Formats: sequence, C-alpha cells, structure tokens
Amino acid sequence: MIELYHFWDSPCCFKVRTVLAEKNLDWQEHLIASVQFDHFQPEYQAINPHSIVPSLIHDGHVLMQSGIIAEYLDETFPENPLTPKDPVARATMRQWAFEEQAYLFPLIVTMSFNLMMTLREKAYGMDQLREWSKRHPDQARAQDYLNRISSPLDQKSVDEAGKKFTWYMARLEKQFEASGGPWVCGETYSLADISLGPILDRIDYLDMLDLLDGTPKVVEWYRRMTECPAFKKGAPLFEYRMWGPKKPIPDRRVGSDEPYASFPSA
Ligand SMILES: N[C@@H](CCC(=O)N[C@@H](CS)C(=O)NCC(=O)O)C(=O)O
Repeated sequence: MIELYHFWDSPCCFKVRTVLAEKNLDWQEHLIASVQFDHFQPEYQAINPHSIVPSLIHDGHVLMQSGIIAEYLDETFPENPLTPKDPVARATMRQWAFEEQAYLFPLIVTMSFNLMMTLREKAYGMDQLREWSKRHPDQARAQDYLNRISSPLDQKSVDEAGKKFTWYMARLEKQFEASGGPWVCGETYSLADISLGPILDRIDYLDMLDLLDGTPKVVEWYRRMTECPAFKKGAPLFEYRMWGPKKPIPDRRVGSDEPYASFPSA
C-alpha cells in the first residue's frame, strides 16, 4: 500500500504524484493543510521531522524528499521506466533534478511567497491566520510567517528571482540543443522532465511565462509536458490551487468552514 502525505499546490508533491501516475499506482491520500500548520503537528512530525511535504509510506517504509521518492518509485515499480539506461543521460537526469531542488525551487518560493501567499491576509484576515498560527509549535517561526505574509509585496526580490530564473532557462535551452530533445535527456522521457515540469507549471500559474521568451525549446518542451496524461493527473486540482495572479481571492472573507485545504475562488 502507498500513502502520500501532500498538499495539492506544492511542486514537490506534484512531482511525486506525476511519478505515481506514470506508474499507474493507486495511493491513499493524507491531505496536509499548510495554512493551518498540519505539517507542524506531532502526528506528522513523527513521520517527517522536517515538517515538509511530501512524505510517502510504502509498505510501512517512510520516505522523504521528492527527488528521492521519485527515484525510489522508479526503481521499485519498473513499469514505464523513467531513468535513461545510458550512464551519461542518467547523470544528466540527476544533474537537472539537483538543479531543480538546489536553485530553481528556491527561486519560485521567493516569487510565490510574494505573489501568492500574501493574498492570504486579505482572504482570511489576520485574526483567522493568528488563530491557526497558535497550532505552530515554534511561535517565533509562526510570528515570522505572519510578518512576512502581511508585508508589502517585495517586487525587487521577485524581479531578481525572475532574472536568475531566465539564466537557468537559458542553460536548459542549451541542454535541449545538446540532447537533441524532445526531452531533457534526449529521446528518453525521465525524472528530469518530471522534476522540472512542476516548476514551469508554477511559473505559468504566476503568469510569468514571459520569462521563457528567449528560450523557444523550453517553451515547446513545457507545452509537451502539459499534454502528458500523467502530468495532468499529477497537477493540482484547481480548487486546491492557492490564490495568485490567475486565481484572485474571492470577494468575501474565507472562513474556516470551507472544504479542507481548499482555496475557494468565489
Ligand atoms: N527538498 C524537499 C522540499 C520540500 C518542501 O520544501 N516542501 C514544501 C512544499 S513544496 C513544504 O513542505 N513547505 C512547507 C513549509 O516549508 O512550511 C523535497 O523535495 O521534498
């Protein structure tokens, strides 16, 4: 049995859900509402002491870190292999999976915090957010989170992150030239594609696809990714997408009685 602790609008969880879909695996869902600090509750910290998602439990074995979970699933369930046989292509796959984690993910966190998380203050109101923050075991961190989401948009940081992002995309464009495409590592669709796809999905959802203006091969590859059935299946359900440029907050206060972990659009 496979159990996945996740929240829908998380690129790391999107990656794991896509691998599960590629392998045609059924999984039992444990939804984590980050806005309510479920991931800092003792029950979840017993599974994942870092209080981050995703976590996957397979036949009683707990696995953490989306990239490691993705490789584990690919090794354990060989149907539809997602790792190239050629050692150079395999190293390239791991290199891009690493770049996603080490460099691209932190950039989209900066952009998302500024352009998405800050909308929570208006939608929920500070009183509700303060109430939920009482569930956080580290009140200094909870206060820091509240301060950050109620701060004005830091456009300079968003622009700087965007600039760095285009630098990585120019490198990815060169990778497509070197591999010959259509996938990151060439002929073989791999975990590199599945690692990078959700990052591009977030850029799309932030309405910042113009960051790809100088990289036509990346644009073409991303379009191809969005057509993959497993990628569609792994993508966040719209009701669970956080508010952002493509999903404005509703014209009303959102209460704690809404469907769990959802972000209502009306
Ligand atoms: N390197 C980790 C990163 C996990 C991570 O940061 N997950 C985010 C969601 S994408 C999270 O749990 N954020 C909650 C928090 O930081 O409070 C992985 O790939 O699994």
